[in-house]
Amino acid sequence: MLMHVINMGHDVFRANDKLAEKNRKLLEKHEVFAVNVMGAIGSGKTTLIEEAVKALKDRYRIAVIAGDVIAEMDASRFRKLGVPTVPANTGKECHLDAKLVEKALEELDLENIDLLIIENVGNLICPVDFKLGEELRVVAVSVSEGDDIILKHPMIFKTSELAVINKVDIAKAVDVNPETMKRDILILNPEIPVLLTSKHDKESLKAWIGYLEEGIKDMKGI
Ligand SMILES: Nc1nc2c(ncn2[C@@H]2O[C@H](COP(=O)(O)OP(=O)(O)OP(=O)(O)O)[C@@H](O)[C@H]2O)c(=O)[nH]1
Ligand SMILES: [Mg+2]
Repeated sequence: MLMHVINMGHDVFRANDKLAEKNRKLLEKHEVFAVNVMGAIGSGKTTLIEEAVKALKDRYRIAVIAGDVIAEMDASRFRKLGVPTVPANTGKECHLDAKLVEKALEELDLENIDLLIIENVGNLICPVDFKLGEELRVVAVSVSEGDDIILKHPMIFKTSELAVINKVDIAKAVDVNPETMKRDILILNPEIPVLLTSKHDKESLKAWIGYLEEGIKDMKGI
């Protein structure tokens, strides 16, 4: 019985991986650079995406998939910025999967998109095992979650390619040293770039926005 349950789990992941690869190839064919923004609830995922959209939308064609248990709330924030946005409701599920993204992609004009940002459901556990077809996996945490949050959730930091520690403006108020959080991320994943950001310090957001711009250029070979 236990083996049966374990095998069913493997089948789910294998089927998702296959579909994610199909999404990835479709996005690559249209030269769309896709980013999966994962991270803790309320860590600032939507805010970081909004800031990137504002900075890049005059030069690149951007679309957003807003994934959440009730996706409409974040989706309306992206629509206000004038970018095509598809809400992807996960219902009771705590993560997006490749099937939901496949459906969302059908609603987008991929030939006219340079950057697709996918906001995943806010938590540090469920999104880990579900690839979506993205080129870049980002994890965002904020200092307000406390400085032991990283080592409690190793897998998301081990499997991401860019980490953002957000809300550093309130680090002192919550008695957390962002450098300790950074050190812990690097213990788990020594190769990963770690950015310290605050929505109140536009300078601190430049590296985040720069990663997205580099990704767009790489995808287009420019
Ligand atoms: N002080 C401070 N507040 C921030 C910062 N970034 C975001 N916030 C605030 O934190 C709250 C949550 O931000 P969101 O961007 O909605 O967070 P999220 O990760 O998208 O949240 P969920 O989608 O619900 O998981 C909002 O009130 C933001 O204004 C920051 O750098 N500093
Ligand atoms: Mg959000």
